[in-house]
Amino acid sequence: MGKQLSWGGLIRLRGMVIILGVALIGYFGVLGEVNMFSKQKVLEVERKLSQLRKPAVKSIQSEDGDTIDCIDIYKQPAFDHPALKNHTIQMAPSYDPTKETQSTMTKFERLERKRNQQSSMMVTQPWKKNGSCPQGTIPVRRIRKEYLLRASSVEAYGRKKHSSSRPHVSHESSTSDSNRTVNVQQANHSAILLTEGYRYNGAKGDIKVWTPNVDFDDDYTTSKVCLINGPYWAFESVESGWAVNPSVYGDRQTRFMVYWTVDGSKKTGCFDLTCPGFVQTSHEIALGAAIYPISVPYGLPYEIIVYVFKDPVTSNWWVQYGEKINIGYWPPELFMALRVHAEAVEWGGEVYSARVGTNPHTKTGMGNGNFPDGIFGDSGVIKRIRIHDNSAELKFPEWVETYADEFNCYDVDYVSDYLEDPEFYYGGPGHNPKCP
Ligand SMILES: *[C@@H]1O[C@H](CO)[C@@H](O)[C@H](O)[C@H]1NC(C)=O
Ligand SMILES: *[C@@H]1O[C@H](CO)[C@@H](O)[C@H](O)[C@H]1NC(C)=O
Ligand SMILES: *[C@@H]1O[C@H](CO)[C@@H](O)[C@H](O)[C@H]1NC(C)=O
Ligand SMILES: CC(=O)N[C@H]1CO[C@H](CO)[C@@H](O)[C@@H]1O
Repeated sequence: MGKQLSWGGLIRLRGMVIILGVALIGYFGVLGEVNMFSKQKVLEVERKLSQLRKPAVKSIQSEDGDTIDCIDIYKQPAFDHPALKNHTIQMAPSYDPTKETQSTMTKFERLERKRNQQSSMMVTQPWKKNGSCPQGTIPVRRIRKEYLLRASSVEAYGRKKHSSSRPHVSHESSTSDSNRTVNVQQANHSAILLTEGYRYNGAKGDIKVWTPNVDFDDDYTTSKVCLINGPYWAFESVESGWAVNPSVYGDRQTRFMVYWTVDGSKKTGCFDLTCPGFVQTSHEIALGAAIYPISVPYGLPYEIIVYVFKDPVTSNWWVQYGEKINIGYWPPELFMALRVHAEAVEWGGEVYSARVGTNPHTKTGMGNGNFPDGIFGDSGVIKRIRIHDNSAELKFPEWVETYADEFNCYDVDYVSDYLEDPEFYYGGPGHNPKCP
């Protein structure tokens, strides 16, 4: 009879195996980390982080996992931009056309605005439950090391991954008798309402807030208002809205975003404050922080009201949130063409994925992942579409056109019949039987 292990021995032995296993996993885990990210990349990331992270006056831990650092307004990342070394902060816009327009509004419009202000006030950011940034500071979402490590390159982090161009698309205009050549900001993929042909100094819209599915970690989906100028191969744009962008934000929450570029997203521009450029003045809204509540089908329509406009005195491009918070601006020093005005405005959705035009198509949704639903609003929708040209007040653009480059995947529906104020519905699921 061979020697038999007692129960006690067996348990002890198993314990050892488990401990050894844990040690091995730990050992290879560490090795894996080192192998996965080269020493050079780790150093590069650390250098970038020390450049990005400014000393915080106060830090707020948000229950959604984000850390918000309150940074001295004069030490914000924008001043790392070589063109902004001597920049003097403009603390508030010198002119606000939304206020100007109020006097000419009808009683109905005033009530409507009040309702909108109330509902948009309800869309806020979760970090504010856990504290606030004092006056004289700005809330900055802390960028974690792992986001940068996972980015394809430290330089690419926070940028748009594709270099978009603006192909010239000819449309038969619906409201004018001449054919127009429309500059579309080509993205991977878009479903938009656009206007051009005038000099635009501002654009505004009420964007319904959803959390669409994002299929792969390097896909993203946004809904936004965007002003553009410059040649189609290297256009300049400023935009604002919401985004679900796991590779930039590390999760799939819907977040408030601003974005800019001066070369069709080839080498310049990025989301929020990840590269220097945007000068923030508000201590209330953190760029890139989550927003809530999110709309649910047939529920209350939560929306963000975004207004991007040029200050007539300083030429700064301001971003206003919820018709009352002026978040900050892009100084004219960043631009060439946009220094003067914008030549086109777009409202709508954009999806980026490396799996577009491939089979299977990405399942990343636009809007809320449904095709345009002008009846129940159970899709992406932008209302109260306004532009600001050389006249004093905000108005609906005189000419608009819709554009969808993959209408079987993401479509558009411009609803203007029987409506005093036209509405733009857009979006879709991506992959579906019509979009294999
Ligand atoms: C900032 O000011 C200094 C001193 O007046 C000047 O030499 C420099 O060129 C300025 N930089 C920019 C970007 O304007
Ligand atoms: C944040 O605030 C919420 C609500 O007041 C609270 O339940 C939560 O514990 C706080 N979280 C942190 C990390 O302080
Ligand atoms: C618009 O372009 C189309 C195609 O190029 C052409 O057939 C049509 O006549 C043009 N319409 C006008 C009003 O110029
Ligand atoms: C339509 C479009 O813009 N397609 C581009 C999407 O992005 C991929 C990857 O960068 C490009 O190869 C496509 O041309």
